[in-house]
Amino acid sequence: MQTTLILIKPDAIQRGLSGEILSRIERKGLKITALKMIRVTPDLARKHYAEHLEKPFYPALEQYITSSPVIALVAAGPDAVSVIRLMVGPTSGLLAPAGTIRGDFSTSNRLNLIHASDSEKSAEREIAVFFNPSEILDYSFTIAEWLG
Ligand code: 3AN
Repeated sequence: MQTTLILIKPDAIQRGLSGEILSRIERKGLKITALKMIRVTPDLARKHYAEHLEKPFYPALEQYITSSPVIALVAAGPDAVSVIRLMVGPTSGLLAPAGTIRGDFSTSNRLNLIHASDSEKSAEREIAVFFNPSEILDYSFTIAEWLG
């Protein structure tokens, strides 16, 4: 069982796609163990995107991620990190295959609707950036035996 951090980003909220995205996560069989809507501050953006701080696109990325609320959530499941990354698709919505969230709804490499941690190590770090341990709920699906 792995846990991963997902952000439903400002463009998804503005375009009314948060329900669609949450629904895909739920229908896959992943378990949402924490969820909140927040406004990302520049300070939080710098913590979350620490590896991109020196990249030329960072200023535009910070402007984007702070421009409107996001929904942050933790999802759990078998291989959750790679499972969500496959559902999200590659960074650019122009290159992401149909059937992925970005492939179905994005035509941009910045306005790409969703963030999902790229490794177990990143997930651990990013979950701690967005959530206190007390906000993450431990519970079981009563239908767990039907999910494999
Ligand atoms: P991903 O979200 O696919 O893991 P990262 O971690 O490489 O992508 O990049 C983080 C975010 O930075 C992306 N989701 C996207 O919003 C933005 N980004 C990445 N590459 C570019 C780029 N070349 N130009 C503009 N924005 C970018």
